[in-house]
Amino acid sequence: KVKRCLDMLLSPETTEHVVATAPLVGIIMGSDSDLPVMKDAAEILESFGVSFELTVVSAHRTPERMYSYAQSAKDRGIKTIIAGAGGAAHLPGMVASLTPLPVIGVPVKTSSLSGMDSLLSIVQMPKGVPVATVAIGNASNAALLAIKIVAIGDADLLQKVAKYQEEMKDGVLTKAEELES
Ligand code: RP5
Repeated sequence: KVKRCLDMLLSPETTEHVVATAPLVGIIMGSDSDLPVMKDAAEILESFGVSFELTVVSAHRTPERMYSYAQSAKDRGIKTIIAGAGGAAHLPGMVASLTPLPVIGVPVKTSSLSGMDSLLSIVQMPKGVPVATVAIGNASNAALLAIKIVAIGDADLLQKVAKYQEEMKDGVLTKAEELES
């Protein structure tokens, strides 16, 4: 499904949102040039079986689309939005200002300032309009946070998160034992 979504996104004739069945998470990005970073979020959501939609919404180039996306997300059943952008990365903050849903911002690395511009644009929100900002380029953590948010009302999903964390811990302990032996 991730591959189908990405193929559709990259297809020039695609103008509609790429929608999986009853998406719970919205992944948006300022440009298709953000896709190599943002695809990591799609892959994590897919691996947990959490439905999502993925599309391009630019705060600066398509402001009306940003408004309609953000204002319709809750009523379409979306529970949380992951928004990635680079440079003057206003998309996550503006979307957060337009929806009651939690917004997770992914600063995308840029060629001129290595993503520090993106990070500061996303993280320095005014009081009252929070954006949960992950590390530069870390769309995987954005997806894991989105999954944890969705899992608040889903015991099975919460169990999967606990299993993921256990496996991660076991992986580290195995490596430690290998190094020590
Ligand atoms: C931002 O500008 C996008 O999020 C992207 O990271 C950056 C550059 O966009 P392109 O010029 O590659 O389309 O809006």
